[in-house]
Amino acid sequence: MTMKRNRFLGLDLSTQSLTALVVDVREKAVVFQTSLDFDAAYASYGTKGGVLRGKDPRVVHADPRMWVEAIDDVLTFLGRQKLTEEIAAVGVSAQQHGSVYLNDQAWETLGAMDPGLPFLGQVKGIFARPTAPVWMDSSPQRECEEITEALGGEAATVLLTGSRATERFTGPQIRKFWKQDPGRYAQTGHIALVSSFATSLLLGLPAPVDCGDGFGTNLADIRTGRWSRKALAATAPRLRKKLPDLVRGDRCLGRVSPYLAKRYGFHPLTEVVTGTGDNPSSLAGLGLVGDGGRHAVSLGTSDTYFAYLSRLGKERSPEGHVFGTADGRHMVLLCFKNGSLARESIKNRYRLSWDDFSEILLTTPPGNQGRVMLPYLLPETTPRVPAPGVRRYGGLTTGDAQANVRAVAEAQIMSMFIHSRGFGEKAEAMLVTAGGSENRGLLQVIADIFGREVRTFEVKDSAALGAAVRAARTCLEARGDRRTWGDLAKLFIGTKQAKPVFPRREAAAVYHGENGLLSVYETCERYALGRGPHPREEIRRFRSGV
Ligand code: XUL
Repeated sequence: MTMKRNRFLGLDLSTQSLTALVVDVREKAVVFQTSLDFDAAYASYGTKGGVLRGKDPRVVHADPRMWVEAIDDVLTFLGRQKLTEEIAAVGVSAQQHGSVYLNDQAWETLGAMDPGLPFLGQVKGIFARPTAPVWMDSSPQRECEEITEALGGEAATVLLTGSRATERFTGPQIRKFWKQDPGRYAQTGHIALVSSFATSLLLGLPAPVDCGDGFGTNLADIRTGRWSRKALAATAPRLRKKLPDLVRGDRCLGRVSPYLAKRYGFHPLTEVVTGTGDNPSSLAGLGLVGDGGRHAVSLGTSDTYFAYLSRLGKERSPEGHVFGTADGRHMVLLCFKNGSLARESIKNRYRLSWDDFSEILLTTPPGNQGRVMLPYLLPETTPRVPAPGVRRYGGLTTGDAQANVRAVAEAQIMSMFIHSRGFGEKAEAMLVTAGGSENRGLLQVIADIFGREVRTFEVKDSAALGAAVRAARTCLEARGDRRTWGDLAKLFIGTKQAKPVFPRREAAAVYHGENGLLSVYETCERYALGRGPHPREEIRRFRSGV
């Protein structure tokens, strides 16, 4: 008799690390979690923050061979702990938009691997392009303009693909590759997204890409859930043949490859489910699939703001993105590229610890006396700022550590508030996840600016958890289990230790009043983008009101 295996593995291949997380549905707990930091574990690749930067600061790539090594090492570790044999299904979550270029021999190689030998040595030869452009790359500006023009303008591009042509998205990246290196483009047999690449490694076969990640390409029609012929034609020749299939919602794709079973000790019947991007995966990990009434803020390498959409309307903003979800529907997302990098740079500049950073936010008054920062250390995507640079207004000087800490935090959260207005359903509460969610001071700033209760969880890595929950849900549904996405996520995420943070009454007037700081911030942003007057008058009005 075969025993039912009740453990599910989520793998999250993020920008800086690979995380493995195992949940047990019978024990109702996360039973194992480990992370490998790329910079520390694979120094020979020379990454910083998991990525390689070119001479042109807009060019940011990663080496997919490093990801293969990391997967090999993490699975070997799980195998040694005797964890792999108990896994019923595996799901992948990965940084979105990045693309991996494989040659025509890739599938033959992956299908004929020798379990006695490490992964990397055998797959070294499958790449048609040595590095993979990742979501931090903002170089295909010209290509975005060309795609927009071919699709009939920005509004038409947003309506068709769910996003304006966006530099970090896969389609513009592919177009740039084709223009720069048509020879290598021609030798490319398959272009995987990071999530479908990692899933293919587990299956030993080409994995499809799901609409969660597939809509982050500017190549799909978000209404039909298919690759759009028009968008493909606007991007590069013979592209359809090179792309994975696009599938809606999660499904079981098959069993782990014989290589995986033999080398790492997985049960040969272990299932592999559709991989997806880290944000759609986080939506599942937070239990928000099917629930548009709570919105999520992820404070990771990038900051993202996202929410489930019960209905896809026509009214879409050029700043947000529409992605697919694990249940085959839609979510909206805003991405802020400067996220933790901007916070960290201020923290390091003033030689502070994260505890100091939090303490400053908890003890200094909301509003920062009208001192405002626009922390665009990198080119920003929300709002679109191609030329980076930190701007300071209202007498904010670099000499004042406390004012700079408050300024960077308020700027990031005000920007989220302003650009997410009208997003999805009205939010009753905010769920905050990823590394930054440990910072109590930041949570207070979110509660104050959004005027909503803020909740966090014991499991911070909601993307990896989401991957495990997706594997569990797909497999359990096939066993006749009726539990919802929310029910499953709740089993594991841990709510006991994390107390909610409430908005403070005095903060509401500071941010939202007629001459509140939000209106000052909007004026600063418009001025910096060359769309409005200097904010000095607005700052004066704010100060006389406070
Ligand atoms: C989302 C985005 C980032 C990456 C980071 O559109 O670009 O959040 O997914 O991993």
